[in-house]
Amino acid sequence: MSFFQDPPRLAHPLHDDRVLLSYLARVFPEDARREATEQLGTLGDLAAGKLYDLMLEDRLNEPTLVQWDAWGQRVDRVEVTRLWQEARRLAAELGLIATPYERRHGALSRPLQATLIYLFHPSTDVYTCPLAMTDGAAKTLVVHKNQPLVERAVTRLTSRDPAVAWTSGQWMTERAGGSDVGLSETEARPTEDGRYRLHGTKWFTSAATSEMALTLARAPGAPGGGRGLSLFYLETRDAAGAYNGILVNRLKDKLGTRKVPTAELTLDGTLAVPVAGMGEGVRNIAPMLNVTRLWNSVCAIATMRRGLSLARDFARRRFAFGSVLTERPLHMETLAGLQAEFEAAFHLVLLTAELLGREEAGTATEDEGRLLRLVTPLSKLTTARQAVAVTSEILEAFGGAGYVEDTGLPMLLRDAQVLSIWEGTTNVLALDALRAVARDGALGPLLARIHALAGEARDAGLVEAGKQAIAAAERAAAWVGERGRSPAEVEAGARGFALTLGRSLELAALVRQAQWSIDHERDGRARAAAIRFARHGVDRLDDASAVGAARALGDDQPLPV
Ligand code: MFK
Repeated sequence: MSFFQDPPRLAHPLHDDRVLLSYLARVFPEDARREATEQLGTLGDLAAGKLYDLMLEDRLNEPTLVQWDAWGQRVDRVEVTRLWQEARRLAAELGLIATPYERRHGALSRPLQATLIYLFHPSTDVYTCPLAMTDGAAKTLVVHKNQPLVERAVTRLTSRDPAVAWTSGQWMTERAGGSDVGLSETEARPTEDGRYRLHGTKWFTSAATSEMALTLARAPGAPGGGRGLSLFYLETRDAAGAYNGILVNRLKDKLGTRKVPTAELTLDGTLAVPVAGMGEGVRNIAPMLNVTRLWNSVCAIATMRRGLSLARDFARRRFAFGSVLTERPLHMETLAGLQAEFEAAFHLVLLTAELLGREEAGTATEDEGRLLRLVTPLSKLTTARQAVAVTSEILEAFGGAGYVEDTGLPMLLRDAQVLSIWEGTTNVLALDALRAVARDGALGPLLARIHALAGEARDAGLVEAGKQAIAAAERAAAWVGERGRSPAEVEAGARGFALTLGRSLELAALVRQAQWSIDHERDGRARAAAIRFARHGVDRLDDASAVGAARALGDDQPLPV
């Protein structure tokens, strides 16, 4: 008989996830935990069953753009996959957006939502993209207290009824700039009734199927840069279902997230209304960015967890060199290293969600508000890089099978790669972290939080790990505060600075969870993860004093010695 390898099977994403269950037990009061577990159990059944099956079965289908009908009319119809249609309905019914707005669990509504996203994301072909923007749009309209738009749009964005629910786009990127949004060229021409007509090109608009969008445009005479832009609300279609001056030029041919119908759009007289007066568009859209960055972070941990779950199952089934892989020390050592990265990331992301929940429930202190401002970019940039590294290694854990498309595995890496690009690249977010430190005074609250988390350790190994987190964060704080460092040196070191803070906070948060798990569950696995993560190192502060040399390394001129 010739040999056939058993494929990996997906374990239940709630019942099999020690990290999630232990987090819920630590953070949620008993009643809320029971309710959350029930909701997550239902979603987990779908994520490991029907949705996962459909995802594999429908792997080759992609969204399409039908630009013309049979009679020559321009229609620009975007058709999405079967799984996306199903995901749209389920997302509304399961309250993926509604949960933090209903606030049934007070400040814990955001962490609850984060755990729902965490189970939903890896089985729905990145339908989380339009959901993230939907949440961001709802939050932005609420923050700006635009009552007519809250009544018209937020009620739909947060609805649990699929027949009523809307999604929103976030149209920011133009040919001139994805990172430097202040270069945007779209014009907003006033109409006589106080509204505006938008004219321009939006170059990378994810999920072009939404009912509304928030976007940026410049009114005549407004200054250049982000301050001269204004934030606009628009609906994509009129009451008769015709496009609101929008042409879908083409869908993007992307490395990953191929089920997401990302489009290039021409706005040709699109009717829109300002959300928060005129000007300060970048500042006014920031609430949306911060929400989508949290979603990005949740999707990063969800992706790592999915990869690990499959790799662990496969290790039990795969026989090589005289035993199953679970008995090969090197293989298990490799997986344990990935698990440690994932666990640390998990606790950073859930901490970020907790801070947002407290801010929204009105229970956050001023320091927590500052902390949230800094932790949001730290969480996004740190976990996105981890997700790319971890999924790359996960593919390797399957050997050649990890490189073969119809196993469904390569998609994990391709979809992870976007996490460090959209919603701000690692470098742009590192600069945002510097801005939060310089303008919002967020470093003090961060150091205090790392001290407090690490201070919960009593186990000797965890105490040492906690000290390492504190030392690295303090070194980063000293580095950024050092007199005489040139702006170029600070900019060159921003990534190392931000990653050091992100990883230090990850380690401290994992140390706290690990001590809790020893005390309440008599379980040392989180401890083992914390100690291993500490061994990977959290200090990523490069010596940025050699800025000239860094430039010369990419130059064709010799560097004088
Ligand atoms: C899987 C789920 C993931 C979700 C997927 C969603 C689909 C993706 C769809 C997309 O739209 S992707 C495109 C996302 N684009 C970005 O994320 C833009 C990346 N670039 C930046 O974030 C730049 O840092 C930024 C454009 C904000 C810089 O622009 P400026 O004009 O140089 O802004 P400036 O002067 O630094 O900041 C203007 C104001 O905004 C300042 O406030 P003040 O006016 O009071 O001084 C800043 O402090 C404030 N600000 C900027 N970023 C902020 C912020 N405030 C709070 N939070 C922030 N993040």
